[in-house]
Formats: sequence, structure tokens, C-alpha cells
Amino acid sequence: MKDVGIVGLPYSGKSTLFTALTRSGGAGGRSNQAVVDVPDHRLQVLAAQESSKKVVAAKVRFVDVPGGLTAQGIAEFRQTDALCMVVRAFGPDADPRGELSSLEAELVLADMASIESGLDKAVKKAKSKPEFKREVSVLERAHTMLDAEKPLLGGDFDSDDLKILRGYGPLTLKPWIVVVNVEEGSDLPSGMPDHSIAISAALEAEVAGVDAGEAAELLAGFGIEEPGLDRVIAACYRALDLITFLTTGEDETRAWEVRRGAKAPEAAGAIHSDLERGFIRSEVVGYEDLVAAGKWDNAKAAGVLRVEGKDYVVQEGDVLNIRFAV
Ligand SMILES: Nc1nc2c(ncn2[C@@H]2O[C@H](COP(=O)(O)OP(=O)(O)OP(=O)(O)O)[C@@H](O)[C@H]2O)c(=O)[nH]1
Ligand SMILES: [Mg+2]
Repeated sequence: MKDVGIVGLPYSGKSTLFTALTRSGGAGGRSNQAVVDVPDHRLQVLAAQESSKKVVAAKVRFVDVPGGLTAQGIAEFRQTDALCMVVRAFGPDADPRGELSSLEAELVLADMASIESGLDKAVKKAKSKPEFKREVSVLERAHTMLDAEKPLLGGDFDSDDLKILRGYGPLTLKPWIVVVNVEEGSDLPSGMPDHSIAISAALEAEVAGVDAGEAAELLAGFGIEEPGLDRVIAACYRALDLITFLTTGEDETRAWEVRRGAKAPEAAGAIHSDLERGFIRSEVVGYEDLVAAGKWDNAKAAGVLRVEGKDYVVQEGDVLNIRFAV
């Protein structure tokens, strides 16, 4: 499961958004963690088709750090996989664009501090140990980008470079989404980046705390059709560059996350390490094809199931049945 850190300036509504997420999902072990389901309409369709007893969604964990971007907060955000930036667009003095710029500048500064101290140390080490030259060059390039106020995410780093960089946990190397916390019922203010998501955190928190009927009434009062929380969760999941594959049967229908580009054994390993270790092959059918066929057994009889081996790259929406032996 991946972690998403909720970052923002003071009073932007981070904890209010977090409360909404907690109410919709559940606690994540610690008081500042919320584990939520990744919305996926396919699960109910498959579960109905296979008469599954249980439905299990993929999950994402959100982390709200008290005090925000303090030294301790930054240390906690460094451990997360993505950032959900919250900016305030409610209240008379709202300045969401300015707030986003300040927030980005703070993230760049935080990275600058850690990259600079890393660079100093690496330069000293490289004098006697040539193996640190690579580290110096990567950190120098990172430094140049940050100096130009550019996030590291867009940088031209190869996988070895990234391994070195990730050791420093830079915040601007993480994928991020922007949540604009608007006045109830307002639209996204102009000038915000593409794909920004407008929600009212206060309304979402209220809606997440009541039953479906009341929730619909509350939303309708502001002319809103559906809760925005799902959009926030889905956007974070997409930003993490994960894909979902599915398993289905009488016991359960379930969504699993895997890295985009992962091959079948790695996907099997998301289910259980035995399945990766003992992977033999996988039966595969795309979600749409399975639904068109009606049921797993029908799909099999109709010959729409494919048999794929260790080199198969799993696709979004694949329904897998893994054969293994340990
Ligand atoms: N009108 C309105 N008020 C909101 C909304 N979201 C949050 N607030 C209010 O804004 C204030 C700050 O919200 P918080 O969620 O505590 O903000 P925060 O980002 O966690 O703040 P810090 O943790 O102090 O940095 C609270 O009084 C909230 O009730 C919203 O969508 N609309
Ligand atoms: Mg807070």
C-alpha cells in the first residue's frame, strides 16, 4: 500500500480533508493515518457475476502531519510515496494560486537543504573515494534544478541516479496532486494547474459522516452530484503510476495494485510471495472481455482466457488466475 502525505500551508484544510478520508475509510494504525478504498466500479460488477462472498478494493494510506512542514513533518513526508497539496480557496482573503506557489517554494527549499548538505559530504568523500563521483554529479544536477525553482520530478535522471536521489527522500521528486479547497458548491478557481481537483473539505467531512441518503441531500443543497473524495483518492492512485489487476471467484473479488510495467510474477507477488516464487503461468482475461463472456467459466469455455508466462506485462484491468507450485 502506498502512502500519500497531505501537505499545505496552515489552515488550508488538511486536517478537515483528513477527517473526511478517515470517516469514509478507517484508521491506518496511527492516529494521523487513514486507509481508504480506491474507488473501482468494476469490483461490484465482477462480484455479482461470480457471486463472490467478499469484495476487497485496493487501498491508499493518507498521512496528515500535525504542524505541517516543520522539520519533523518534513522528515515524515520524506517517507511517503506521493503528495496531496491542499490550498485554501475559501474565505475572503483566499489566494489559491499564491498559496500554491508558496507551498512549492517551501518544498523546493526543504529539498535544497538536504541536497546541499548531502552534496557537501559527497564532495569531501569523493576526494579519497572515486565511487562517490556519481553521487556528486547527481546531487549537483539536482542542486541546479532546485536553484532554478524546478521540482526534481521532471528531471533527467536514470534509474541509478534516482536510486541515489531517493536516498535523500526529496519531496519534489514525489508525484503530487493539487486539491483546491473551495467554498461549498464553488468551482475550481481560474489559473490553477490542469487536473487540480476542487472540493470543499468541510462539506466532504460532513458528507462522509452521514448515511447515503442524507449525504445526497447535503450535496444536492449545493448543486453537487457526487462526493469529491473519490476524485481525490483516484487522482492520487493515478499519480502513483499504479495499475490495478483483479482476481475474482466465489470467495472474493479483489483489486490489487502493481507498478505499471510489472510482469506477471511481480503481480502474483502482490498477492502472496509464494505465488511469485512458485509462479508457473497465469490465465488472463481483460475485464471487458470477461464481462462480455458473462462468467469466468464461460470465458474459459469460449476460449477468451489467454495463458501467459513469466514475461507477460500485466495490463490495467486484467483479471488473473495465477497457477503456481511451491
Ligand atoms: N468554509 C470552509 N471552511 C473550512 C473548509 N475546510 C476547512 N475549513 C476551516 O478552516 C480551518 C482550518 O482547517 P484545518 O483542516 O484545521 O486546516 P489545516 O490545514 O489542517 O491547518 P493546520 O494543521 O493548522 O496547518 C478550520 O476552522 C476549518 O473548519 C472548507 O472547505 N470550507
Ligand atoms: Mg491540521
